[in-house]
Amino acid sequence: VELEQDLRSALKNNEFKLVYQPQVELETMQITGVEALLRWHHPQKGLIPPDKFIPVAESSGLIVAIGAWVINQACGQLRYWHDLGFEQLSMAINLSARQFFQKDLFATIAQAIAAHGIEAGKVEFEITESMMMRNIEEIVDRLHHIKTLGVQLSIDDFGTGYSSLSYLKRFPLNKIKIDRSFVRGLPDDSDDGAIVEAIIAIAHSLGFTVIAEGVETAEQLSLLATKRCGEFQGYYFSKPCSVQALSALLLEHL
Ligand code: G
Ligand code: G
Ligand code: MN
Ligand code: NA
Repeated sequence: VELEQDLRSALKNNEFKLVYQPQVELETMQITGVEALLRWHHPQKGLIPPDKFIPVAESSGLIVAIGAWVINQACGQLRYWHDLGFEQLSMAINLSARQFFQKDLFATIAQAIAAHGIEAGKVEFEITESMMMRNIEEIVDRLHHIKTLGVQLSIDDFGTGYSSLSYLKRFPLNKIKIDRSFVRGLPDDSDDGAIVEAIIAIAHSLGFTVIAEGVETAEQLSLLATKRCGEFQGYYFSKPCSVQALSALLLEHL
């Protein structure tokens, strides 16, 4: 309750910030995208992790306003990087369940893209399997509606939720993000290896790109590359970082 009270004033007091984690593609081993990750700097309690406050923001409904701020902020930041010359960079934005089922989401996305004059195809929205335990027709309709804006859609934390493989072919997705719990055991754990290989095979056969999360070591990267995982994200490349640090990384790789 106390957290909820503080969360209410956090937006207008400018206590939120986005950090950005690079995504690297196999083909060139260059940064081709970033994921925007929300941070809350509480004036007394310091940094509060999203795992703590996002559930509160969800249950109180505050996630709708916070989520709109995230979308707008991330699109503005993408414009900045495009103007710096990184025109191919994409921006992944996490959506929460409440946000996804909220009726203003379409307009919020449309406005942010228009306001910042960015190419819609460079913006990607991440949804999770746990959001999909609803009426499938409604979800399919919503996904198609959002897709008409020209944005990309990905499924986050893949393999951890109540996944039904049947929804994969019905949802207009572009990308599957392999959850980091399956990457952690690589290269030694042969079960994780088998799961990762199977996810990549399914993704490719359905025409989706695939990104591995939580890549922390050269050995993990090498195994994933052997299995033709198309993109990577994780501490091996970089932790989520500030605008300044990410700009430096982009310039370094130019
Ligand atoms: O960045 P970090 O590992 O601390 O994120 C923890 C969790 O919070 C992840 O599951 C991530 O998807 C989620 N998260 C981070 N930023 C956002 C955001 O802007 N919106 C939503 N809905 N979830 C986010
Ligand atoms: O659920 P989602 O994929 O949105 O979560 C992203 C979160 O994963 C971020 O909070 C980020 O801090 C965390 N993360 C990113 N890379 C790594 C990694 O290599 N190892 C671990 N343990 N966590 C990571
Ligand atoms: Mn994510
Ligand atoms: Na994830």
